Order: sequence, then structure tokens, then C-alpha cells
Amino acid sequence: MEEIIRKIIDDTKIIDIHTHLFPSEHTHLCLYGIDSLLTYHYLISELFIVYDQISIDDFYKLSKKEQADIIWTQLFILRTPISEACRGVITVCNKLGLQKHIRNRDLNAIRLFFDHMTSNPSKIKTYITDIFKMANVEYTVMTNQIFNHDEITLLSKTSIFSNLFKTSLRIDKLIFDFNGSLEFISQYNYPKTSVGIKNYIKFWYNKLNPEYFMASLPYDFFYNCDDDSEFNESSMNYNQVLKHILIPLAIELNLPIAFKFGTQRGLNPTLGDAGDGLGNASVESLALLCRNNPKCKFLATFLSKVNQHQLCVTARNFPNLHIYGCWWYLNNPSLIEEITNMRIEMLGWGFTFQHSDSRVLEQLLYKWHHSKEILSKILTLKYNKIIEAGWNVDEDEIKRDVSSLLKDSYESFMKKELNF
Ligand code: RAT
Ligand code: ZN
Repeated sequence: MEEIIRKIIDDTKIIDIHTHLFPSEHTHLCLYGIDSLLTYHYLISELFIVYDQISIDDFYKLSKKEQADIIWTQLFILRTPISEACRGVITVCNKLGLQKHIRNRDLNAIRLFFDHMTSNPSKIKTYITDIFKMANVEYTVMTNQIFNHDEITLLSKTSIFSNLFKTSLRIDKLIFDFNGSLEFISQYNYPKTSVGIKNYIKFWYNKLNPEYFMASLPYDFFYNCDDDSEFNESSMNYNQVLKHILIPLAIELNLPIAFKFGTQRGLNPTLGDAGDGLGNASVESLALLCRNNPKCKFLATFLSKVNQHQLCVTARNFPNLHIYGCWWYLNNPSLIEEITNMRIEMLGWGFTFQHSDSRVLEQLLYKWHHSKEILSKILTLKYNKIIEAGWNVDEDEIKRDVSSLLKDSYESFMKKELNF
């Protein structure tokens, strides 16, 4: 049974509904290769658990290659690379046929391989396609920050994205810094009003054909649906932005809102991107959002393990809610196993098993491989249990079910009509 399930999982096309990957047209945002893999922010924070030879500030002043050298020495040579993020680098090398260089601990030979694969723009394009094929990923959803000058400059230049990269509208700034968002749009000649903001967002909606709006919310975010307080257009709080701008726009455009709950940004600010933490968030806020806005679709994931059970119960209650993935600090085998078991037991096939959150292209290879190992173990047990209970299953049924968790459940939710 395990072998059959593993093969079905490996053969099933995946859609990766949240990543930070970009096509090569996005130049410096499109990350690949061993130095980017080694300097992944998960590994930078791991480094400073054990490393004290230079300060964090001085580390960030080094070139990417120098940073990668330190991480390789400290986390791969002086210690066995046992953590999930370290093992990921090894899985990537293994999948790309670099076992010999890994055995020899030869970072320079590994570098040469990646340099060769990506030595000119047309090779990079082929390489990207090949990695998607190897990971069996049909497409990813990018995180497109429409309130970031650098990103929108690149987005404006790109007229067509390849089928591999779908778009999303990331709007954290709109929610938490409304005044700053007005300043931002005024630089593109939009008036500093809520109508100006709506028109700015509609412009990007029409240009990018996005999958959803998206924002991550801090652990102390509380949705107050009764906030009827007076507001003026230059200082709206997040409840007012949700009520007067985002949710009406999402309903008008029929665009779901993907919220990621539970970050504690800048827990250690000196670590920069590597210094974020998490906290228990308010699942009640998500429930209120779903209950008060039945015509608006919500995709949701929570960063804290503690929130997961309540999240499952909430997901059973609202047809306008779809939950997905084991996000960031939850993307570790022991946690994925526990959470996915619980989700299957409480939601059946009605959720999306995982998203990779990859920032570096080749991470698609390890993040999906590691997650699929766990899925295969879980499903073997679950199918055995249902067979024991007296239900027979055939391969086509297993294929259908697996495809729900990796692709179809999300796509059906996106197409679902909310008729109340
Ligand atoms: O998982 C990550 O890489 C985080 O740094 C965040 O980017 C997070 O996923 C987010 O989208 O905010
Ligand atoms: Zn992310």
C-alpha cells in the first residue's frame, strides 16, 4: 500500500499556492543556486545560535558567497546538517545528482555545477522549467508586493508571465500603514483618497490577473467588526481598511483574501529577515471575518501550532473559508505530520495540504519532497484504517483524493459559488 500511495503522490501534479519565487524577468528577485540556498534566512538564524566569531551586522556586510562559506563551514562541516533547513540543502543537491560532491564536502564543485546550469539567460529559463518539472509543480503563486517600488517597476516591465508563475496582490502595507499607502500611490499620480487606493489596486488587478489578495497579520491582530468609529481618509486603522476598502473590493472583484496569521515581526531586529517570531493569534478574528462577510472568500493559515485545532473547527463552519499549508516555522516534519493528521480527521479532503513558501527556486525540490514523504506515511495509515473498517479503495480513487490535497481542493474553492 505504501509504495502505491507514494507513487501516486509523486505522480500527482502540485500547485504551490504561496511562494516568493519569480520568473527570470524579475532579475535580482529570481533566486537560485547554492549561495542563495545556503543564505536562506532560516539558515542565517540557525547560524547565530552557534556562531560568535563576527557580529550579525558584520555578517550582513559580507558578500553572499562569503556568508554562504561561513554557513557551510559552521552548519555542514563542523556539525552534521541535521535541522530541516540544512537537510533541505542536501536533498536539493541529491536530487540534482551532486552526491559525489556532497560526499567530498566540496562546496566549490557544487558551485561550479550551479554556475554552469545558469550561465546565461536562456539556460536560466530552461533550468527553471526543469526544476518545476522535477518537483512536479504545475504552477506557483508569486507574492507580488504592489506597494513596493522595486517590485512594481519589474512588474510594469513584464507583460506576460510564463504559465509557471501566477500572481497575487500582497497588500500588508495597505492594511497596516494606510497613510503610507496613500503617499505611495500619490507618487504614481493617484489621488490620496480611498477612491484613489481602490483605483490603484484595480489597475494592478487588471494587469496581473491575480489569484487572491494576500497579507500576513501579526499575532496581536484582532478584527473588530463593530468598529464604527469615525475615520478620516489619512489615518484609517486596520479594521477600517478591511471594512471600507479591502473587503468591499474583494467582493466586487470576486477575489479571495489570503490571510496568514500569527507573525511577530522583528523579534530580534538585528537579524533582519531572519529575526521574526510568532505568537498565538486570534482564530476568533478569522471566524468573525468569515461570518460577517459571507460573500467574501478567505484562504487562511496560522503560524502557531497552538492555533491549529481551533482553526480546523473554524474551517468546518464556514463555506467561504479554505485552509492551507503548514507555514514557515510549522514546515517541519513532526509538525506537518501532527497537523495534517488532524486536518484529515476533521476536514477530510477539504483543505490544501501544503505550500512551499520557497524563496529560492531549488527549494521546490526539497520542500515538496520532504512534505510528500510525510503525506505518504499518513495516507497509508488512513487508507488501511478505512479498509479495516470495511471500505474498499481502488487506485483511481486514491489518485482523486491525493489530487484534492495537492491541487483540486484549492481550485474548487476558487471556483465555488457562494450562494446563501
Ligand atoms: O516563510 C518565509 O519565508 C517568511 O519569511 C515570510 O516570507 C512569510 O512566508 C510571509 O510570506 O510573510
Ligand atoms: Zn511567505
